[in-house]
Amino acid sequence: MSVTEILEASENDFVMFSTNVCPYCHRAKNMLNAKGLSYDEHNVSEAPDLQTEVVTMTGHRTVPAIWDVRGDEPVFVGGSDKLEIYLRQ
Ligand SMILES: N[C@@H](CCC(=O)N[C@@H](CS)C(=O)NCC(=O)O)C(=O)O
Repeated sequence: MSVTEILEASENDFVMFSTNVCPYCHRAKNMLNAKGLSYDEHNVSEAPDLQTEVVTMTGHRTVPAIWDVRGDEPVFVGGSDKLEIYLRQ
């Protein structure tokens, strides 16, 4: 599945691309859990092609890389720092 297909297929609120060892991914998950928001998590440690695709699509080179998929079109949020600001809105 491509990143675009993953985003379109999600039935949760957010989609997160993460890696095995990733404190900022834990931070992001804690923020989503605290707000009662659901998410799909895709581990790019096991799928490096997905990581390449995320970088190509967004220019965002670190994990997590997070999209809000609640609306008609997926909205790229960014990492845990951007998610914190986004969830305040
Ligand atoms: N400001 C970013 C920092 C993300 C970050 O540094 N993530 C680490 C993993 S926890 C990473 O991707 N490191 C690899 C790299 O910097 O290339 C955020 O809040 O998400």
